Amino acid sequence: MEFYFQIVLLAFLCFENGIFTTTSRSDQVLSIIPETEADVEIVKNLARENQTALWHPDSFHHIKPHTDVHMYFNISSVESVKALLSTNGIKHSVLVEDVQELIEVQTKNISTDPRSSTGSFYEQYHPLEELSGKGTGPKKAMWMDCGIHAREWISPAFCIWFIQYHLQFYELNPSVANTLDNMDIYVLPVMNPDGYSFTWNEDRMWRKNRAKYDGTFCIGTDLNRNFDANWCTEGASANPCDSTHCGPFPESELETKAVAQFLRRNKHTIKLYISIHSYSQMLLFPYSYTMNKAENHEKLNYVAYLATTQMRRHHKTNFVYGPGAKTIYLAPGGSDDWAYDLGIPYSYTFELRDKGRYGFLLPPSMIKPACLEVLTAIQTITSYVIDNAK
Ligand code: 9B3
Ligand code: ZN
Ligand code: ZN
Repeated sequence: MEFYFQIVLLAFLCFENGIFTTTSRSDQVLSIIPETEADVEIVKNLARENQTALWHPDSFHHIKPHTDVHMYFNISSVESVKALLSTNGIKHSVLVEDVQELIEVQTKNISTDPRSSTGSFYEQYHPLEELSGKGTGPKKAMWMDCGIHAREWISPAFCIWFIQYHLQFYELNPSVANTLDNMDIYVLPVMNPDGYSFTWNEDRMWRKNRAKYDGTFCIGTDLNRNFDANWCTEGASANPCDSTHCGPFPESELETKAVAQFLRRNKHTIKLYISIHSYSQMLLFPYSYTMNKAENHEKLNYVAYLATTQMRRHHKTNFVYGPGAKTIYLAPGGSDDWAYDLGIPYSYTFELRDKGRYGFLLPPSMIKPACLEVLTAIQTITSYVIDNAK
């Protein structure tokens, strides 16, 4: 009983600068207003003699008469500082009463389940490890490009949708979290921006880029015939007027060159290459430039089987899968074949919806279902690659 009363009394007797002052329970931040140059000197001296951190202004040089100074004091000096200020008649008040408590509030909850704690992941502060990725060493990476072909509008739409989905559903979809926790993802939403812009402004059915070369009035190189993979053999055209023109030499186009350079520089971490096209609902893998089987054909084929099976199961959508040359046509210079020969062991080209009812003119109402079914396929592929790629 006696003990209880003592505590209550102590709490009530904590008058600022009063006769009954007690030691404070925490570091504090004080707001101090020096009125004269002499006051300014006293305030500057506080810092030399005590454990302090100047909050405002940022430097002691900028402390002036009549200007508010915010200073952080260690628990050991708070009371003596207040006494000194009072003795010298310098106006001051407590800005932050309980520093410890404020710090605690913003550093706790960090390792608890983000779904159960108050506020979302994005509405809490996080230590470095939680902002810059856990785990040891570099992650496996995947590359995905969209919009190689200008008129295949669902392709850039997919890349953008895919990015937005991963940003939005990290906390809600465990498969998204597993991908982002274990893989770096590089996305190029529009590989052929000149061509894409041309389809908006001039010719909706344009396929190639808009490169101009001497000796012809015809414009454009097919970027998916411009990679250095059996370049410009059967299945590509040397004629600049054709829609599958291979360009003057491999990687002649700056779009091709930029992507190839990036993949070369990062080939040791990139385990998965994905290129998004339309239309015809297919999942293709190497090779397209030859009828020969890829070295890991069985694995490529098995993963494609898994991915298309999941699409059918969850979305009732049929995607045909197989090596490009046997599934659509023999064609050289494609990005997937080139990336595969560079050493990226899992390399796929998707041909998105539909099968020709709308073709390149897929209505906007079909963007979401088209994206959802391909997301299912890509999640199947990434989870396999995360678990199995060396
Ligand atoms: C073509 C090639 Cl050459 C390849 N390596 N992979 C996929 C394709 C199909 C796309 C194309 O460029 O014709 C479909 Se639009
Ligand atoms: Zn295409
Ligand atoms: Zn196509």
